Amino acid sequence: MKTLGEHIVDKQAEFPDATGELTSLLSSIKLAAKVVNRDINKAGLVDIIGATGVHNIQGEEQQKMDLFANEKFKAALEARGEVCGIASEEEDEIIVFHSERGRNGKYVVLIDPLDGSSNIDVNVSVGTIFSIYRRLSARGNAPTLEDFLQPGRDQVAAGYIIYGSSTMLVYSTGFGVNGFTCDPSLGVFYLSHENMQIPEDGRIYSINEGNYLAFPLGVKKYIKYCQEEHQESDRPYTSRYIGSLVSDFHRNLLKGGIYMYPSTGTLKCGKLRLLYECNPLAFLIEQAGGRASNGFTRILDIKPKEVHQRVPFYCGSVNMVNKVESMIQTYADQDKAKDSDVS
Ligand code: AHM
Ligand code: MG
Repeated sequence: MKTLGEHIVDKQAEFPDATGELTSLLSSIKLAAKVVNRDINKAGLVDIIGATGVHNIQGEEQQKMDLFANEKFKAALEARGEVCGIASEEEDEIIVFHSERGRNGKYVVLIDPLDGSSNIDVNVSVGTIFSIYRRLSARGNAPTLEDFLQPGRDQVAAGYIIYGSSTMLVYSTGFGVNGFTCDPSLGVFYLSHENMQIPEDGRIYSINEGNYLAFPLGVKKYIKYCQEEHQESDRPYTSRYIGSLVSDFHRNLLKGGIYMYPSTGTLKCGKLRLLYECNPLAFLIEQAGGRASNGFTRILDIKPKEVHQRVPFYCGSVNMVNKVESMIQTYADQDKAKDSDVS
């Protein structure tokens, strides 16, 4: 079986102008993933679960493993000199790598080092999500905010690691999506899921229905549509929500389905962050033949305004995303009228 390292090098060979920098960058991510994986596997035995008592800029309490994973990925990305700076869910501001090698780095990386980390306390799968862009500013200088605020369609590569019943790394450089499973006895990722494609239609919908009353009307109607009996099976769709984005995304990618995090009463733009959660997953889902939208616009076409920006997120099988999008748009005027009544 082909290893992740061999696969990355083979892909590089297909591009005569490739310098090897992206190859090396992806290897750094692979290495940090192995370190994080090793420590997640010890959760419950050593003092790495639970909250730190510290809140990030988004007001969320950081978990010990959030900070550990953040440090490991940051160190790995800085070490080889391909990256000039990173943005992370766990860092208020962008991090600039100031060394000479860092300033010469060709890429910026946006990362959620450990998404869904509170799930570790209860032994549920979590993930890392990453997004890579070529910098816009000149090499040799510190990167600027503009380097990080590029639309998702300009991503050079994106991927995730799922720390689940097995550990997998799934990534794309814009030529399809491939998944690699880690053999724990060797610490090697092997190509196990070649050219992953999401079915055009699915039967799984993933959403936190606890927020139902605050959802846009179109989303409420779509949930009711999912709960109707569907001709093909005489059954409603299946509701599956782990509350761990990478895990929900991974299941839907393999089986067909839709993940939704709409606006809610308190979170007007939903909960998920555009740059390091939605964009990389949108890039992957499109590469796998699916779609990702905020209800009105393709996620990858949104021009970001700030690093921790949130967006409503609808992502998965193309026919399911089309359907919920059309319902959201049909009822958008009624939502607006309701909002103006309240204010
Ligand atoms: P986090 O980045 O603070 O870990 O939050 C993101 C997580 C996602 O993994 C998950 O899909 C979502 O938050 C669950 O949110 P909720 O508990 O509101 O349903
Ligand atoms: Mg997150």
